[in-house]
Amino acid sequence: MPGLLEGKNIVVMGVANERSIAWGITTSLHKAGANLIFTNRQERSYKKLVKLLEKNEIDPSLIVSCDVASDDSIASAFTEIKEKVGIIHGVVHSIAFANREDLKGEYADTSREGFLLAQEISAFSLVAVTKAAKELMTEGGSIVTQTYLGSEKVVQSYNVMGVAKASLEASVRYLAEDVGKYGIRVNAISAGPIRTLSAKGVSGFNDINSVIEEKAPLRRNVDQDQVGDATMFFLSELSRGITGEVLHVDAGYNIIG
Ligand code: NDP
Ligand code: KAL
Repeated sequence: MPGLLEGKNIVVMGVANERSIAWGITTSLHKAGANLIFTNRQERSYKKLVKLLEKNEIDPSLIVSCDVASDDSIASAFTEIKEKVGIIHGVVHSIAFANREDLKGEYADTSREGFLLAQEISAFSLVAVTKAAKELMTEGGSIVTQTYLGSEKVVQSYNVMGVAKASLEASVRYLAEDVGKYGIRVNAISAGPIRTLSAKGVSGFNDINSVIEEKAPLRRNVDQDQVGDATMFFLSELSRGITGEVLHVDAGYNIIG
């Protein structure tokens, strides 16, 4: 949609490589004319991102380091964004983490430490990022996060992450109420399974993928571009009447009983 996000400064958090949902979002936002600012945690992701941007001829306004496990890191990332870019109009939060050992077997075996880590990185991070970002959204704005059906229904192996996503979705609603008065909206996309670096090596992904091809109304899975376009909608004025919402981009799978 050329021109839809012309002149908008949007922060994209969570590109690890070309398979990342955040990369699909990046290509949609770029086509819509947005000015893009990126944050990475690992040096490896930073290097991948720089190469991807060069290859796709996308000129970033800024790339900053941000580990959402640290308040200082979030504060300094948004301070740098403020210094270099001034106002921002959108944030894409595409970040989650749980220990591998907590993503198999029984949920009841989750350790205290593993539970808190999943909550901290996958849910609290949206709270902390919203707090920092709203200071830069002086013309209003839109914040979009990524969630999964495992927050609503029991999905085998998703375990501690399902509980973290339930917390993330509730945070979307409470944050939407907080920042609505400043003209800022907060929404989530609930994507169907997509083969990304995070999904690699976790048990159950292949089985879930084939069930969707068989049972989803559209008889197929979704890809990064479809999530990218839906996220672009939430970042644009086309969705100006929507906040606190969780939108399923899953070929309709969630409606099947
Ligand atoms: P990726 O592995 O591509 O992206 C995950 C990102 O999380 C990485 O860029 C990683 O950064 C970042 N991250 C993890 N910990 C931290 C941290 N402490 N601070 C900052 N960044 C961190 O996977 P996806 O694209 O699949 O995941 C993106 C989002 O989409 C997640 O919220 C996921 O739960 C959600 N989702 C994914 C689905 C799927 O099927 N793939 C389905 C539905 C939702 P780095 O590489 O620098 O460590
Ligand atoms: C039921 C599904 C099958 C997979 C089960 C759990 C998936 C959880 C997602 C979670 C984000 C994965 C991890 O945290 C992996 C982590 O322990 C190891 N990986 C890494 O450290 C890599 C290198 C980095 C880049 O990853 C992160 N996250 O930083 C769920 C499927 C069907 C849908 C998915 C995959 C949902 C989702 O939320 O991602």
